[in-house]
Amino acid sequence: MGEILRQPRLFWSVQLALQSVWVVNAAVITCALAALSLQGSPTGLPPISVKVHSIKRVIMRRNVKLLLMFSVTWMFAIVYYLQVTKDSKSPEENRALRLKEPSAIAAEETNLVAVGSESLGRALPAVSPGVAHSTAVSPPTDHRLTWKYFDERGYVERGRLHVGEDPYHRNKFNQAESDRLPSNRDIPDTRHHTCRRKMWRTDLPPTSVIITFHNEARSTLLRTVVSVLNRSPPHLIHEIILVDDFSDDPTDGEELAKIQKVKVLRNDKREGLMRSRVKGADAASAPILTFLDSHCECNANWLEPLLERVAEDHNRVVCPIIDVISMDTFQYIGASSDLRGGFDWNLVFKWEYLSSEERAKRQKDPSSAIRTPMIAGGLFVIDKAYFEKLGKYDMAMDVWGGENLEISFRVWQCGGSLEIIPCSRVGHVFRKQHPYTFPGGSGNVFARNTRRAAEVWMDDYKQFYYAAVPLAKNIPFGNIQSRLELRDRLQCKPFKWYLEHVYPELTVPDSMDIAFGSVQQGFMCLDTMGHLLDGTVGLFSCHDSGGNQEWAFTQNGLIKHHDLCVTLVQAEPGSSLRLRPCTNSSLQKWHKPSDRGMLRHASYNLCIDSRSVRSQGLTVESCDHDAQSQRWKFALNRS
Ligand SMILES: [Mn+2]
Repeated sequence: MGEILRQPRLFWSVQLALQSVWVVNAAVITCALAALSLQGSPTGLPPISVKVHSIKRVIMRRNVKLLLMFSVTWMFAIVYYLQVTKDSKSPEENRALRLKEPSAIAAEETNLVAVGSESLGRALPAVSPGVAHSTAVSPPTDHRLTWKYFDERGYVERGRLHVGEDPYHRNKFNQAESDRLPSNRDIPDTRHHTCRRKMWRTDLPPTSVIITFHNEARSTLLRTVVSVLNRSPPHLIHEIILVDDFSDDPTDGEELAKIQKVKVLRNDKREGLMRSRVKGADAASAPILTFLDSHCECNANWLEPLLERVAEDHNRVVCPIIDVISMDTFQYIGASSDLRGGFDWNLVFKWEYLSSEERAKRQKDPSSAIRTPMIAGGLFVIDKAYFEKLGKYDMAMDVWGGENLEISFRVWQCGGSLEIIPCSRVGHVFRKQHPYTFPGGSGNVFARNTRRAAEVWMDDYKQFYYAAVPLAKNIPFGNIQSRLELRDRLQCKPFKWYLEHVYPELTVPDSMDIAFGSVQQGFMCLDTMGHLLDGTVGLFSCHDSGGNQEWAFTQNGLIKHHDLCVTLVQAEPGSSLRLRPCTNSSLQKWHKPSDRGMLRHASYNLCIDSRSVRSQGLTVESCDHDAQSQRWKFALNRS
């Protein structure tokens, strides 16, 4: 609360108090004088004027009454004014700092009791008002509810950049730009227009928002909290739980505990995202959990469509579309709604375009939910009881990474579903680098976490991960016994089911293949260029999404794209290769990739070469150990 804001109100209060004292004094003096004159008159006046005198007395009495009434009204008016100004804005108020209108807060106080009943009831529709009072979880005793202001400028200022400091140094995004923007800035409504007309159920359950952070910039953290409070119906936000994962400055979080509904928990050592989130979830008292990253901005009506999907089916785990907040300018940019989450055998999350069929289907109803094989992991909503039943998170995973993969497999394989809800939009600052250090090195931590997920959930398909990321085989992953037991207890489906029903687009390498995936030369990849039968083969920037860049090197020496094989047409240097149906002909046989990555023909000393790719596609040339244009690398190599 800014002291400056209070000053003018104090001044006026004093002025009014002085004035009221003056008026009351005046009234009292007048009364006394009147009384004196009335008492003195019977003896002091000659008998002749008795009649006139009594008339005067009546007039006097009426004046006294009027004066008394006037002064009493004045006093009431002052008391009323002081009472009212306590809650309304003063002329100097900075509206940019206002978190919420007073009417909204009043509504919130009356709503809290009802909210409490729902969180115990967990049922839809809401419990009838009659039982609300007896089951209230959190009666409106939170005196911070009346806080309408937060000293935003002071809070951000205490974490500002030093003079001459690189604005990217601490957070790997432009902190100067973030600090400059108010916490409740306007952002464009990026939803499809049909979402704006949508009506949401009125009996939605409330949620506990859980935000974990480690050395987050104050301005982005505050903007996340403020956007939740400002752009959600108040009765649906039960609380905001900030879990400070041992940030250098404990006051980053502590100071935010002054804001209504905000609770702050702090780890006494670095625990990482997963254990911090579980700590927040354990402390939550609403029936639905909403996990948010610490540098987000929630957009209009972001919450209702998410809660609605979960309220209708508790086994749904749902995410908003994640819009982009520029790490340089903090401009808010709408993301495509034709994306979902996927991965390759390296098990790294990637956004991928929906198939053309699905896009056509979505044209008819742009607000319908998108099933996604994987969630990005930073932002999602889940039923609290379901989160617990499902085994929360793998508590042995460290810092960051792999947990989204693990929870995605777990949800799908154990009977739930993952959805992206296009009418819900939340912005997120995407960065190119992690701003914080990973105890143990980021690569190792990521591989260890991913390996734990693969070992528990992927059955024999984990071999394709190890083939794609051979380094992972040497990373110790610790004990996974309890997670295997969890999988047993929940009677989760095999990974094969997941591949067939949830992610059929992920091509499973044939067990007879020696190498699989894209065939890379630097940033370029072997590509059919859309050519079919008898077409040449080209090079195109690697897009890591299979398609025309998906190849297999089979046990019997074929380089295959579906049922077409790379075929030698003329056995002489400089001749173009062609795509022909695989027939096991000797012209289609190649030696398995050499250590240097050369692809040599089985019968001739000719190697696949890219030197003339622009004019005639890939050709064969005399094998040359030093030629960069003859070096190839399969994404997945099992030899
Ligand atoms: Mn993030």
